[in-house]
Amino acid sequence: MTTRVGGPSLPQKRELLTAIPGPKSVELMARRKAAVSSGVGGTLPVFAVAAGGGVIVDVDGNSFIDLGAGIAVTNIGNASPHVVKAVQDQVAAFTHTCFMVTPYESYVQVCEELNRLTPGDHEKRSALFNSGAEAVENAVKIARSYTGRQKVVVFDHAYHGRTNLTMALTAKNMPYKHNFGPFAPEVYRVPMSYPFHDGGLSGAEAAKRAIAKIDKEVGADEVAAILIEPIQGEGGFIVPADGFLPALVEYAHKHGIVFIADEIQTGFCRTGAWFACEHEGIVPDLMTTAKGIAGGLPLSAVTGRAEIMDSVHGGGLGGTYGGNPVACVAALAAIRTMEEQDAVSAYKHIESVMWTRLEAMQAKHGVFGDIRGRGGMIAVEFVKPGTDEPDADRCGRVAKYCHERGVLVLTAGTYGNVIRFLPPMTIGDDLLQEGLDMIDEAIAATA
Ligand code: PLZ
Repeated sequence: MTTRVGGPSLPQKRELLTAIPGPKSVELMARRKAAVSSGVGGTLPVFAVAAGGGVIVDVDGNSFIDLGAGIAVTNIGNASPHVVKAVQDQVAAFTHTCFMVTPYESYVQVCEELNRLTPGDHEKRSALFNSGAEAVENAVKIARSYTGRQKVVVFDHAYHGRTNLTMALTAKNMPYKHNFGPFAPEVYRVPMSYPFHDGGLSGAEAAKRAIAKIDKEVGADEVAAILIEPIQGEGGFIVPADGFLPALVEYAHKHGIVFIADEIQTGFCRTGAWFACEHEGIVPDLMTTAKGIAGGLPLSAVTGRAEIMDSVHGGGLGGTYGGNPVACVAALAAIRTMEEQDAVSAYKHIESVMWTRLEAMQAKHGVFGDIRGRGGMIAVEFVKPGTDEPDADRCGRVAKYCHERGVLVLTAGTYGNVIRFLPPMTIGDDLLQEGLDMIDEAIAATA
């Protein structure tokens, strides 16, 4: 087979040349089974060779519509041109020195950009890491060091990672925590604002419910940090009711608690704003970012108030690879691309296309209990028609139907009944519509 070059020049079409999975993927699946731990999850049974625009091409030449963007990572598209060029130039110059040993400018530039782009015009500092979980761990370390307190408050349905501390911070047992304990101590979970399951509780009322629990069971003056995703990702794109987040920020500040926004999934224009906190006008003390930051290269960050970020003892933060130079130039290229191509508007446009179509599907099939999200982060929650009862089975069958026909969708949610859409902004309207046609068809076919 000829080598296919990825990126935006790939033919933008859904095309199946074989059954899914095709023969080459079947062969690779057998090798995967023999070589890769079965503990590592898998969504599509095919192997990628190229991706770009709105498609992923597999080893058998099948072309899938990408409604997942590698879990909200390739927001600017796969193999995005500025990123490709920056990475190629950087690997030819040097690949690693370790920023703690011999620093380089691109790390500083990424921090400058994060300090500029994140909400609030106070003085900020940033530190760079590799994965989202590592950024969350560091945000908690920094908040504990600054406050001299240990307790961390998190929410129902939260997802913050798979390392030991972040498993403790994550709500869902299966598959993230099952058999993996004991977990890190001093983590306290309180109720989230989940409008669809909250029976009309307002944001202020939901905040009161969470705060009452913190006051009674945790003790405000013992809390180092309140950590929350402004829109929950793995939990099922749960958008808290208006006023919930501002009330929590106000409470945090009244009690000297560091408010940490985990924007790892919501960040970098994904929600139709640079950061989801902007929709509620809140300014977090610390913010964690990753995923969309570097066009697909592994990079994460903690950004926040200078006095908090600088309160840690010298040498207290770091890691061998954190802020690797290849990832840093990719981040600068990705940020430049988002600004040049107005990613915020691109995602607002995607939101309007998806919203219109999903509402029409709901009118036709009545299987969505809820359609929610912002920008290019929209989800539908499947219920048994006419009830609030989660329908994970239907949700799974719809996803499978799409996968077998060349449309990549991801599921999510505490009840496993959510399909979430995370298309790259480079998906064309035609391809997006075709992907949504497939959802419509899948719902009808799985009735
Ligand atoms: N915080 C809000 O969404 C990662 C997880 C995929 P890492 N979400 C995708 C999986 O099943 O492992 C995520 C997130 C939020 C933290 C993380 C963790 O980021 O880069 O996966 O460590």
